[in-house]
Amino acid sequence: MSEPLVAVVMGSRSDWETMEHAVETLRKLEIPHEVRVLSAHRTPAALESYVSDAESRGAQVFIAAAGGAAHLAGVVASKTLLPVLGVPMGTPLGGLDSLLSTVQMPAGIPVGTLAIGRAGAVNAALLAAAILARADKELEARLRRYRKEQAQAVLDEPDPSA
Ligand code: RP5
Repeated sequence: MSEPLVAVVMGSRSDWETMEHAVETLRKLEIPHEVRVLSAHRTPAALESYVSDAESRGAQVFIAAAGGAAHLAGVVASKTLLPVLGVPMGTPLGGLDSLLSTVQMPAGIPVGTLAIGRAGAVNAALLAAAILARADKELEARLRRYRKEQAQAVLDEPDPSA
């Protein structure tokens, strides 16, 4: 795959089960991407150097997933001008802790925050695709096809009571 346009960072390997849904969606849309486990708390120096490295290799969007006291997306956003999409992970507290930690950024450093868990992971990938599609007509067509297929799958649902 060519140099990544989307850099997916997650705070722990334990986030992968959720974030593989983001990666699967990026794959479906044929968007070059890469995935790293890096933590705002456990590996702050490595996180900082990764953000500038990914940016210098051509990344256009970051997706950052973390749970609990979830500072990852905010720290990534503090190190780049690129759009940062935050995905709050489920936790023993239901992920509300992650959601609030990710979404409640003070004015000045934005993080576009998605839903908790799988829905947020898929939608982060779709939102990254929508951002990239502004400058990529072929990707826009793939995104349009994705929507059509999704609608068709709903319309094709058999009667669930039958
Ligand atoms: C966060 O802490 C990670 O993003 C993960 O969601 C959570 C728990 O991490 P582990 O203790 O499972 O490594 O930093």
